[in-house]
Amino acid sequence: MRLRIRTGAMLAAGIVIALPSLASEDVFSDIIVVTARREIPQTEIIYADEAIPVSADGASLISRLPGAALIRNGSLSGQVQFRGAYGFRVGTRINGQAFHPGGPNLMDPPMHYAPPTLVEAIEVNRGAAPVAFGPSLVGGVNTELKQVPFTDTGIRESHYDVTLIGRSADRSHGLGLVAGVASDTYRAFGIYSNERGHDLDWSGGEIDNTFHDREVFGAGFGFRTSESEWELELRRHETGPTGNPPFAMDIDWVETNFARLGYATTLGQTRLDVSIGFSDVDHGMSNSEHRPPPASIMRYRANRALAETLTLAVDLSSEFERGDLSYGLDLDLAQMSSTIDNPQNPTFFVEPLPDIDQDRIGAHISWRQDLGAGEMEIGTRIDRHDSKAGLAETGAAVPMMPSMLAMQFNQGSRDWQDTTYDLLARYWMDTDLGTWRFSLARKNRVPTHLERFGWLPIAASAGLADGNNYIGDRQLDPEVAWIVEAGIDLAGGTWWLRPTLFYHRITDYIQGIPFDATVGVADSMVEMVSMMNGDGTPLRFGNVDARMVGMDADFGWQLGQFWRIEGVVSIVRGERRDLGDDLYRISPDRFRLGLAYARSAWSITLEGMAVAAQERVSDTNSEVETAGYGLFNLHGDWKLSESLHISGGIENLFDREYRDHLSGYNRVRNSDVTVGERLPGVGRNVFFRLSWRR
Ligand SMILES: [Cu+2]
Repeated sequence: MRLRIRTGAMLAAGIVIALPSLASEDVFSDIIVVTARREIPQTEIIYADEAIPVSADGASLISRLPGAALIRNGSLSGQVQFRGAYGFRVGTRINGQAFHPGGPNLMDPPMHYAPPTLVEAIEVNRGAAPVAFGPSLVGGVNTELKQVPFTDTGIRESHYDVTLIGRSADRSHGLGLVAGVASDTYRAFGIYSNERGHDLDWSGGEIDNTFHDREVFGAGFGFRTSESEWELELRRHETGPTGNPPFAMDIDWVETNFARLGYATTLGQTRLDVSIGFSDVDHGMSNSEHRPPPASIMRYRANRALAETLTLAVDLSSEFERGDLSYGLDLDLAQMSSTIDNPQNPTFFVEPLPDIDQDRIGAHISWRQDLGAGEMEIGTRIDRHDSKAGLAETGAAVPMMPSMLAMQFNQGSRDWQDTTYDLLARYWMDTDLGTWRFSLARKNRVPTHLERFGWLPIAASAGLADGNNYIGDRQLDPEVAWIVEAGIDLAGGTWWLRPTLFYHRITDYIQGIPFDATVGVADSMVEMVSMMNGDGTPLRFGNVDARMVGMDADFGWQLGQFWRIEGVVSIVRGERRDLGDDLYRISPDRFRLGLAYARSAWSITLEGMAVAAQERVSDTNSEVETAGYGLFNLHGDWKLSESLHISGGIENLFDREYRDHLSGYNRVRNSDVTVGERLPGVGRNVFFRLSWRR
């Protein structure tokens, strides 16, 4: 990995911002090195190993970046919020592979497949993603899992990498293993991870249904000649019972297979990369297996969701006119379905998402050029989308009205096509003051299968967890965002500061709107069915106009030889432009400041975190305001030898009770948290991590 770690550019988190050597578009990327690779020089490894494994959720690693936050929908169901965007708006890849999660409520968001026991590095686009990344409305995240790389010499070498993580708040463990052999022409390795945790503690007791259980197996192979390189990667994720307290159900299982075949070669002056990916999610959830079941057996529900994704990407790049020209094609073919049944009654079943096909074919081209006074990249992509739904079936025990809704759905058009185009222009320039960065982008997000085809009013909403039932709309248009960003990376002799200002103007932003003009009057079949499903005022996914505007920055100051302060500040406002309301579930202002004492082999950091109250809430989503809070964390890092690192610390040092605005409301009965109350943050949590590798 061609990384050069920018001196001092370390977040309060102790997460390293590593920037590739100069003249690269990667001034627009933050790379979080969770564990250092062997190639990284020693000083950089110290920073890298300080990544804080407070949670088993891979999304929590990203949440410490400027502009980022964590939406916690369960112990392994966290979504990344970046500059006010979340869910499917933030494009996410694992090892470069795009895929569709299985859960209609995103119980398995993309970072579900990034266990901290196996993560090597996470690359986060600080601004708009390059066009080659694929569709992503805001930012873009790629997680690289650990593997055994080719060596530089012809000698065969064996490698291993052991990660051991422990946490007190949920008495959890994580064990990650990577082992294999490699030479300069081939490599072969296996990976394994095992994680398990109980319910999280907080000062008021236990937060029921925050337990988790996940196992991963995999293997990878690589082969290269002087002209070309092949790689094959196979992985199976098995998530067992894992709780989702803000949802109506918990994960019973998520069983997902990933396969990826890559080929790279050089044709004359042109580099060619071909990648074929396949993923296959089988997910089951229920409201009766792992939480106090409903009073009536009639209300027992289980939901089985399947998703299969086949991707193909062909990327070419060559030198062109004092710069680089990149272009290519990508294909994303997905099949998804969701069926709800009553495990106690075989004649009760309904298909809220019947046999959905969601296909996309895209082409992109971008040109990067050295202008002398800085560098510029311009790019565009065009995508053709084609989406179809099958026929919804309902079982004999399903009441008449939902069956009639299914019939209406089946009689309507269940076929949709559209074409979207993205634009990206970026410019960056090194000056005596620092590196300036400017971006202008037009980005799209097409409606999800749920937003478009969801015909049954239920609380599945890609993880919004606002307690509302939602229904789709087949007339929805894609979201279009115009994004403007400006920032500068400043570095003085003993300090650094990297602020960014951004403005996102989104047309046809998809969000829940009142189902009809007579809210609260059940004068339609949808409202009547929704009332049967517990919400008399369902929301319909609709196109509205929105904006997100804000500023974020990280900074540091070397106070003396060993003392340093570091911090992160994140501010975002999300508003409707078409009426006077705020957007739902937007992160409150966050500020973190760490005081670090660092010697060559060890460091210790005391960190204070202040989170403002969130009073700008969405009336449409009946969102509840939250109070601000402050927390202290302590963490340290000790490098015993080249191959052995230990880190650890205490999260929420004073066991303070607090509510993160982005957590949902509890839906599990008989918990120490009242039903309907916002879920509390974790109490005092002692954690450690040991990593041992060669
Ligand atoms: Cu689910």
